Order: sequence, then structure tokens, then C-alpha cells
Amino acid sequence: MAYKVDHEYDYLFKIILIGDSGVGKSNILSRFTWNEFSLESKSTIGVEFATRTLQVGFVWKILISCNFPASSFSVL
Ligand SMILES: Nc1nc2c(ncn2[C@@H]2O[C@H](COP(=O)(O)OP(=O)(O)O)[C@@H](O)[C@H]2O)c(=O)[nH]1
Ligand SMILES: [Mg+2]
Repeated sequence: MAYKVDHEYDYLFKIILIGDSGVGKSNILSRFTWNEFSLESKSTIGVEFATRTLQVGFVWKILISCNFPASSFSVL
């Protein structure tokens, strides 16, 4: 049976979600990649990554990164 391993794709999209804490970035990521939603998601420390590969004509690999809120940088 033929199958595609994960690193085989035609196009790679890298999407970075930025925004204030608690606006729903981590849940957008988990809904898109695992179809999961959590009412009790913990606030993200650092960066979260996930990928999903779709086949719509071509094979599209979508890498979503959801990083900590921009306001975290104000202390730097
Ligand atoms: N009702 C509702 N709650 C949401 C939605 N998206 C996120 N939340 C809630 O908002 C809170 C913060 O979400 P989270 O994804 O952790 O936000 P982040 O800090 O931007 O990553 C969590 O309690 C989620 O369950 C949504 O579309 N509807
Ligand atoms: Mg988060």
C-alpha cells in the first residue's frame, strides 16, 4: 500500500500566531491539527508548534507556531 511519509510535501506553509494571552491561539492550533478544544488550556510558556499535512490537489504541509504574547517582550 502506498503512503506518503510526513516530510513529503509539495508546499510548506509556516504560520505564526501572535496575540495577547488568552485570546485562543493555542486552541486554534490544537483545533486545526488534532481537532481538539480545551476549556482549561494552560497559558503557553515559550513556543508551541504543530503540523498538519493536507492533500488538496497538491500535498500541503502547514506548520503552525503559536508563541507567547508580544507583551512578554516588554520586559526585555
Ligand atoms: N468559548 C470559547 N472559548 C475559547 C475559544 N478559544 C479559546 N477559548 C478559551 O480561552 C482560553 C484561552 O485560550 P488559549 O488557546 O489558551 O489562548 P492563548 O493564550 O492565546 O494560547 C481557554 O480557556 C480556552 O478554552 C473559543 O473560540 N470559544
Ligand atoms: Mg497559548
